[in-house]
Amino acid sequence: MTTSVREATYDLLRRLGLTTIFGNPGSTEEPFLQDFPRDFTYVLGLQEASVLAMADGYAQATGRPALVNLHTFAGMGHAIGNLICAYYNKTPLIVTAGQQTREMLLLEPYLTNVQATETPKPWVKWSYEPARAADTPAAIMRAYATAVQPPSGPVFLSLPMDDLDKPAEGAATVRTLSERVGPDPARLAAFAQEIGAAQSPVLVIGAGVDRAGGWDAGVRLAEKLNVPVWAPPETERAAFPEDHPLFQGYLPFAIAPLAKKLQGHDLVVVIGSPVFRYYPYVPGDYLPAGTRLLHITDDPAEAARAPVGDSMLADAGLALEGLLEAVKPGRYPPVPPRELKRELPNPPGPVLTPAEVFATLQACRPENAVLLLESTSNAELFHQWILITRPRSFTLFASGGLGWALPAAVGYALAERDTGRNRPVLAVLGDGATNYSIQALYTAAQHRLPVVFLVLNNGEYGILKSFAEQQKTPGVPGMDLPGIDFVALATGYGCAAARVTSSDALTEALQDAFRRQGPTVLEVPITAAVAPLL
Ligand SMILES: Cc1ncc(C[n+]2csc(CCOP(=O)(O)OP(=O)(O)O)c2C)c(N)n1
Ligand SMILES: [Mg+2]
Repeated sequence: MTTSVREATYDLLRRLGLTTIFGNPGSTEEPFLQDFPRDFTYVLGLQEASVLAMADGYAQATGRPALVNLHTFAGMGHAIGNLICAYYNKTPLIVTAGQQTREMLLLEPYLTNVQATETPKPWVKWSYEPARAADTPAAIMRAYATAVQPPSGPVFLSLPMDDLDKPAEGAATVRTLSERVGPDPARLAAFAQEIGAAQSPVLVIGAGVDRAGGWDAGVRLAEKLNVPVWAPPETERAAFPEDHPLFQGYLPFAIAPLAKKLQGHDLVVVIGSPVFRYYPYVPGDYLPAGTRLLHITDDPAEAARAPVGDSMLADAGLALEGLLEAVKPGRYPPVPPRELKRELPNPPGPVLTPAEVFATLQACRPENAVLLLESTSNAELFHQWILITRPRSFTLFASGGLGWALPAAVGYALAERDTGRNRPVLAVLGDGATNYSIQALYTAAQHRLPVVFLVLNNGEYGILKSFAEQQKTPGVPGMDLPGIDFVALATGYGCAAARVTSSDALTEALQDAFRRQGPTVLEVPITAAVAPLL
């Protein structure tokens, strides 16, 4: 009996360990999903932005690629914001979408994905529609190979619906590939020498270090050199223990203020981060006068677009281990401790301030919790109160596109369950941010995932007001969000939910939520304040 393309494809997916599929189905996907094998899991998302980000969270948490199945152009259109995020997050995703039947494509019937392979560009590393049905399994193997090799990231395959029943040409060949790239030894030695010759070096340790499992190597290098460590601006994963005496905090996200923070250092070594992720335009020199920069990344494009510095292509973890061996212990003056700006209202007012919420959270969150953050105007304050001290436990969007953290938290929680690690997951969200992919609450409820969604409700797009002041653009409409009932929304999707208005009530609600075998949404009304953007 000949094997069908469908059978050969599922056989390959099984052998690649890709048995969890995140999707939202349509008629163009039904031939692919037909007779869905019992050993596979289909995770239904109700909107494709949620589908994509759930898969991103799942892939990040498992450390393995994830498979996504979208509905032709319509699903891709909804997913693309979070596809861009996955691209900057460097998350390996194999994204597929159904395509109308080849028999009719020429006349462009309903649901044709016209130029299917163009739509996701440039946010995929490879985009393809198999030239022949029989190429489908091998194309999936090539997609996998492309997604996992450095820099890891999403890829796209368009699957015409009439291909699945056609005969396959035997089983696909499974191949293994490098997922890390080692440093050029000569360049590593030159970087180590430059570090040794510097008067006052500083390290900037970014998300790539956490992705590479290089957390401990980063700590050991910093301690051996005994130099200050910064986190890069808007870094998508914490990568250094924030209670460490060498940790200085997060660099600001604008050119001139960032350079100012690095004053007094003749050498900046950036590992596992872009140079740099800026946001408001505050022009100036990229570095203090006379300061040099060394940049280590596994992404040639990231190296190419850095405006300053010399670059070395390498996995952040391997580079750290190499440097650790090559450098001598540093003899520099003691590093001053980080000053945390922690102020609570005294006496407390009628509405909680974000600082009061974060103080409560820091006091009662489980130590092993995974945290996701999408609270734009309070992100800086969050880092003053909540110190991340463990690897692979803090993440946010690398793209700046809202609607990522809520569904990503659901993907994380699913992975925590599937891997048996069972860490609790907590998403801290703005009221604005909560709305973009809110349907993922349904998936969390259906899978009874223990996620806590903390919605900080200031009734506005707070950061946009700060931005308007900073950019001197008064009179912008559409920044207030009165009248949203998050408890009702959450209940409607099947989550436990409560509105919490005091620190004591929040402590109790959080403790209950972390004990619950299912999702909880806690809406916390907070004071609104237009804080300076920088
Ligand atoms: C998909 C998307 N749409 C719009 C924006 C623009 N934007 C950036 S921050 C922001 C406000 C977020 O509000 P909220 O989550 O309530 O956080 P707050 O600033 O009030 O703390 C908006 C709308 C965006 N980043 N992404
Ligand atoms: Mg808000």
